[in-house]
Amino acid sequence: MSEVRPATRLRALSALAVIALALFATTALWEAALAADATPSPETTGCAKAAETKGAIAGTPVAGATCVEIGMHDIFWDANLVTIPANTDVTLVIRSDAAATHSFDISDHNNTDVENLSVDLDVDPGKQGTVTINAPAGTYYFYCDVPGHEQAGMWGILKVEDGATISLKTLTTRRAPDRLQPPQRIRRGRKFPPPSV
Ligand SMILES: [Cu+2]
Repeated sequence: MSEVRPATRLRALSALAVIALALFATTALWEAALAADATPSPETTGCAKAAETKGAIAGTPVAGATCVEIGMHDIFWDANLVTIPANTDVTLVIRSDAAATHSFDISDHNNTDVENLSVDLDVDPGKQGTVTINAPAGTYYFYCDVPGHEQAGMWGILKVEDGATISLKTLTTRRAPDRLQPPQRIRRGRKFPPPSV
């Protein structure tokens, strides 16, 4: 059995420390480069997202989030029941994973008993749009105003509740997001504001 002399062990430990530091620095640089590459705007930091995007669990409130990311696809939203707190600045990030241009609208359309938030955001393929809203409590209807898209199922519900933490839900449990059906067909018997066709 050979014994490692203390001096040798010290040199080995120093070498290890240098390697670890170098690795750490490289990783940090790499992560910084990746972050720069992904060009996240400040608004997307800590954003609540649907499960299909980056790890957040749909339907689970995200403590402390003041931002919610809704994925826009051809032709559906990755979350179509979104809850946010009332009378609080909340940034909506509308991220396009679509091949076509879509819009995110919260207007007076199907919103007769709530304030008109006057949101009309056109988002080109692969881009994202952001809007910060501060809405009184209520149930708001959102949709895409490209002709035919709303009728195809591109609409959802924004629930604004006092003291709510942000959560997202996809109103389906049995279908993959690319086969999302309009919520009224899935939640039988539940009354959501029907799209006016
Ligand atoms: Cu659309």
